[in-house]
Amino acid sequence: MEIFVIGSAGSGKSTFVKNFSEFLWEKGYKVSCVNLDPASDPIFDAEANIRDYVRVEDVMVNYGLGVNGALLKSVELGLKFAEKLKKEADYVLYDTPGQMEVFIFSEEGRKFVEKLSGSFTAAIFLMDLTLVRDAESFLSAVLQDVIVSLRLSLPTLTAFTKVDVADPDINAMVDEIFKKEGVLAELLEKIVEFIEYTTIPYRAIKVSNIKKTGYEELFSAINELFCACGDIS
Ligand SMILES: Nc1nc2c(ncn2[C@@H]2O[C@H](COP(=O)(O)OP(=O)(O)OP(=O)(O)O)[C@@H](O)[C@H]2O)c(=O)[nH]1
Ligand SMILES: [Mg+2]
Repeated sequence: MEIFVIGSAGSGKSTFVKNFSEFLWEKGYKVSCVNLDPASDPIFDAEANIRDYVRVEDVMVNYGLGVNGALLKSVELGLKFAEKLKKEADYVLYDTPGQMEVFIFSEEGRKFVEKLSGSFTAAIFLMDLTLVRDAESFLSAVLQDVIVSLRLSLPTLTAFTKVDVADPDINAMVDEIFKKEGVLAELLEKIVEFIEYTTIPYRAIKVSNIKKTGYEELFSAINELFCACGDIS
């Protein structure tokens, strides 16, 4: 099974890949970790690393680009090496760049995902809980997850990271929405309805990559993604 780990800068993607892979190894699974971030050396044992083929700092010099342009160009150049970055294992964890838009909103990012995907491929969208301060920020996280799913045509799960330092009461936040008034409140209510309407069962899974908590619940949810629509065995 292939899992793309996606999320905004600093949300904990690389730490998650490192620690969740250890968690899976301890369960007895064969795991492969792959670095798809042309800007960062992996902090985990990478079985394949895009930086062996394309490095953003070289692209900046060679193409005279700024950091964001070079990142997009690196992903485009990296596409040629997609076959070398494709690994087989019970679980293959792909770490992606901090600039989420590189993978979500560029055609090259989508092509990368297509080339590396197999029959059972999902994305985990990481959201930093220290940034979830109110109902609005919670719902915008949920909607970003929906966007990731739509853009990549993959089932997704949101995992809220850093619960060891921030543990907001999400249910209470959502309840607050119905007490508000005005246009924004109406919009938020509709978003809640939309989330309830989607067939993807949504639950807030909170993890700590530092303490390795919440991984068991996330692991079950990942497997449920496919058990619901087919037999993974
Ligand atoms: N307290 C706490 N810190 C975390 C957690 N996950 C990651 N961090 C810290 O958050 C910082 C960013 O983590 P990374 O794993 O580098 O995040 P990233 O999403 O890969 O970052 P970019 O690749 O730069 O976008 C590091 O200092 C991590 O130690 C967590 O669950 N709890
Ligand atoms: Mg990273």
